[in-house]
Amino acid sequence: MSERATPEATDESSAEQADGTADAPTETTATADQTPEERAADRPVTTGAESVIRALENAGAEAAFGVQGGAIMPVYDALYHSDSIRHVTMAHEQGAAHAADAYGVVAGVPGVCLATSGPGATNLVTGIADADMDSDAMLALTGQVPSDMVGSDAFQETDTTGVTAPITKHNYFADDPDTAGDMVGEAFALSEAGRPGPTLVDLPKNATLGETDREPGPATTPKNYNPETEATAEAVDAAARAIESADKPLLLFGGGVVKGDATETARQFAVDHGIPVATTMPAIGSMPEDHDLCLSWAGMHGTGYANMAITHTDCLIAVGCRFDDRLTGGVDTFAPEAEVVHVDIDPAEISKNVHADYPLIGDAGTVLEQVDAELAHSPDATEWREQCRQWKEDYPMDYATPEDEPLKPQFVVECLDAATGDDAIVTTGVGQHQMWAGQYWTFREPRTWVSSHGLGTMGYGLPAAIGARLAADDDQEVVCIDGDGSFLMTMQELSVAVREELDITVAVLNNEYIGMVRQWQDAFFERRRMAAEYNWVPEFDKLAEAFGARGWRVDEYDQVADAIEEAVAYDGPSVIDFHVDPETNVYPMVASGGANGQFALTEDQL
Ligand SMILES: Cc1ncc(C[n+]2csc(CCOP(=O)(O)OP(=O)(O)O)c2C)c(N)n1
Repeated sequence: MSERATPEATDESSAEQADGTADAPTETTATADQTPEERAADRPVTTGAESVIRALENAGAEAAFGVQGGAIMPVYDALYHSDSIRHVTMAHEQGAAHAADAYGVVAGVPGVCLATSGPGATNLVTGIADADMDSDAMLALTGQVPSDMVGSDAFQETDTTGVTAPITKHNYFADDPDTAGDMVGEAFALSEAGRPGPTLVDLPKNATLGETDREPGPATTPKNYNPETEATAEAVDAAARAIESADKPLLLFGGGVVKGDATETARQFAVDHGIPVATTMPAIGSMPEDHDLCLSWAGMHGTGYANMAITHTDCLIAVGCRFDDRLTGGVDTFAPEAEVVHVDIDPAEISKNVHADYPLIGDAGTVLEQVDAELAHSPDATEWREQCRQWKEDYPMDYATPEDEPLKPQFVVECLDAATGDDAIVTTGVGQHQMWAGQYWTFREPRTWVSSHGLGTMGYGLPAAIGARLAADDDQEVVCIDGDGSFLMTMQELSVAVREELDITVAVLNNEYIGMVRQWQDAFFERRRMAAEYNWVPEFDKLAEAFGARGWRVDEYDQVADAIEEAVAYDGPSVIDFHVDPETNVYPMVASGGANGQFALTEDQL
């Protein structure tokens, strides 16, 4: 049965009759600078859908990303009247979810995405799961078939709350027009409270089309959601004594430092007490990577010096991190000499993967201030700092550029970094290029590294750049460093960047392989490169032009700087297709489940 001949079409036409505002838009719109009372007076709520949009406006949402469709049409129709929310129509709902996620990462407030029921909602799933793994604040609104048809296998019916329950912080089925707006407000507030995460509100059409005159209240978290913000005095006291007496203290900043807006406090703590800092990947930028105390990020492809520091520290002070296996390698060999102080707002993280000798449950910045106030003196770490400095010299992040070998991807990353400002935002796909971007770009600011960590979603980079662009300051550059395989997964979003005139530079590190897979095949599958060679990739520069963007192809070292200069200067979306050495591998590398201190610098060391 074709989509036109389905019950949905009938439903859509009756929707217009049921929703009296649908075909009679007024000139009154809700703007960002109005108070909730002014909005209500200007344009009182008459339907559930209007209450949903009013709830978003009152919560301060300024952007939303989505794709239209039958069951979500009433919500879109209500959005028509909002001047304070900029909606960006994406090419695919996965793109909408990634854009909303990245918007949230950069702006520090939840990003919003919308999709219709059925395939619209299921297309969001990867993006929701991605946000969940990285504890990113995001609100998804999905249309649903009318509640009296739920369970009847109605057209485009999917059990969206069922499908997304394991990958959301919380989800809601809002089937009452009177309370739909309040639920949306609560979901928005909950997504950014405590440990952030994605929330979802499923909105059956009867609730969005249904009449109500109820103005939603302010966005507030559920009454029973009260995460601890301060650690107990006893716990702080014990942790402070352990830190004071450490000879080799090491701070490990996790994503919670960035998400908890604790960067300034955490940096100050490190500097005041002379404690070296390693970060996790999600925390890249929490400590300026050119700071003396900063060892950059640790883990599978982290720096040798960060991994050596983790291996030898006697007191690991981990803040807002979940000890993911790409960070720890084998947990038995992780930080083997250390007592572990673990600060986290989510008690479920304490001793989940790595035993915490000193658990401190609370907000990252608040707890660090508590510990700071309790420390009688800083640890005596002069020799340890010297040792860490020595490791930086012993295991530098470098690479060779032999003249008889093709362009090296690391060189491209360094040139992009040099050509952009210190606060430029980098988004990535997933694979080798993501690791080189993390390794060879010097990050100095939080919320400038926007990547898919826990889920490792190829295709994240371009839609993330779109979301990041909307959240960034006008003078902040946004660069997407992508792989050819990752770019091919979501490159249709280039049409959105062109339509919305977004200033984004996409740098494809094109090795005509899904390179990270090729690297693992070479190392662990006796070089059988099954299904990893992508020598059929299209000409990305020409595709960019076909989309209405600008495109360049670069093969040689002496073309790199000019292409970057032109692309960055171009005020719109641009794509540089860098043809890089297909055989380059990512090092250092800690083998899966291995010990951080035993990182390989070449394949035969694995
Ligand atoms: C959606 C998805 N499918 C498959 C994978 C498995 N995977 C991880 S890295 C990688 C290779 C990525 O290739 P590309 O984007 O070209 O980047 P490169 O490694 O070559 O830099 C693959 C296939 C994944 N992470 N995500």
